Amino acid sequence: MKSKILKILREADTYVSGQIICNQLGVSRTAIWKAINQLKVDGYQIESITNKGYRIITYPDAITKESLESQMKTKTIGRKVYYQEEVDSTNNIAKRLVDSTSTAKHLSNYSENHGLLVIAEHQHAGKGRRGRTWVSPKGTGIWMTLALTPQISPTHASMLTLVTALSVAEAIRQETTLEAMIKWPNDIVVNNRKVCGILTEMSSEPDYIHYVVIGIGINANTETFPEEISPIAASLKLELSKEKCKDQLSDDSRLNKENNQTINRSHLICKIMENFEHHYETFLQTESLINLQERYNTLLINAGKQVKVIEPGNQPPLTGTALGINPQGELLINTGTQTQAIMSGEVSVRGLYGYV
Ligand code: BT5
Repeated sequence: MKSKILKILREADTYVSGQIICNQLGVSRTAIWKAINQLKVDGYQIESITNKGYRIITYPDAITKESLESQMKTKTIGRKVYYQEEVDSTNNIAKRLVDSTSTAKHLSNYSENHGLLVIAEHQHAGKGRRGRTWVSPKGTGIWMTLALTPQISPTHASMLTLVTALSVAEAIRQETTLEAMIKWPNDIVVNNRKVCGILTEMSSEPDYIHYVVIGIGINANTETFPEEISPIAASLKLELSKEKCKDQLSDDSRLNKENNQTINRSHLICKIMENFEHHYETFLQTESLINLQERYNTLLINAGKQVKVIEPGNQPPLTGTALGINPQGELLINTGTQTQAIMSGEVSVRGLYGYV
């Protein structure tokens, strides 16, 4: 109910009479009044004027189920939001939710939760790949997980990380003036520092995917980082502030909607979901990245750079010049004597002399 009222008020962007809302939602005026009061408690400033109706004056920065669902313009991706203030990891919550609904309803397929977006303000056990930690302080970042039930071969699922990276990098560019780039396979960087990491996990049988969860962590408004990651980490807000210092005279309206460097997290989330829905459909048509490869490669920070590929185990790292991805999402590396295709999965790619 709150989401529906928010959607009506947001779209109108002016006064909407209580009667019109009642008619549209088929509920009583008292129910509307109660929901409006709840929205006020959630931090929305809503004006109500006799004979005119209700109008939203300001929106809270808090990410809530209602604010996201009322802004989401997608068909299925992110339409259903599960919000919990504090979690261990949104990936874990998404897996538990998808598993429990299908068990409770004895479903052999998990498709009911396709597109579910799990989101939290704080993760106390945020995860990176291979047991690494993802630092997820309260209230400043975007910690979310998208659940999908793609009918594709399990061997193709790792390409979804790349589809996500493309969607996030483009969304950051659309919503800010930052030139976000992709560091293959699962990082987004701005000015050579990591602003986002992606963790894709899958539940499957050898030839059948139950579900995939894609965790996305974005340092949106984070202002300080623990010592161990401060050399490589950055936030969108910090990078925007640096940009503003460089160019005090810039009046670009994209700098951000509120004319300071604070990122409107729910706008960014919705843009990511829109981009993802679009790119995901393109990906499904061929079960490959053939139609996304060119866009991806133009945003690939590794392209043309000397890199080393670090694989689990103790083999000496492969070094060479990164060329770009192929339609399977593998990174092509010219070693000097041959071109080798590296599969994503567990490998990490570093610049020969640093993180990028
Ligand atoms: C990743 O792993 O980059 C995947 C991160 C995915 C996080 C999201 S948040 C929502 C969802 N729920 C979860 O529990 N996880 C997902 P990896 O490539 O292994 O990189 C991990 C490394 O990044 C760490 O070892 C640190 O060096 C660094 N790191 C940790 N926290 C960071 C942060 N907030 N910003 C930048 N770098 C960070």
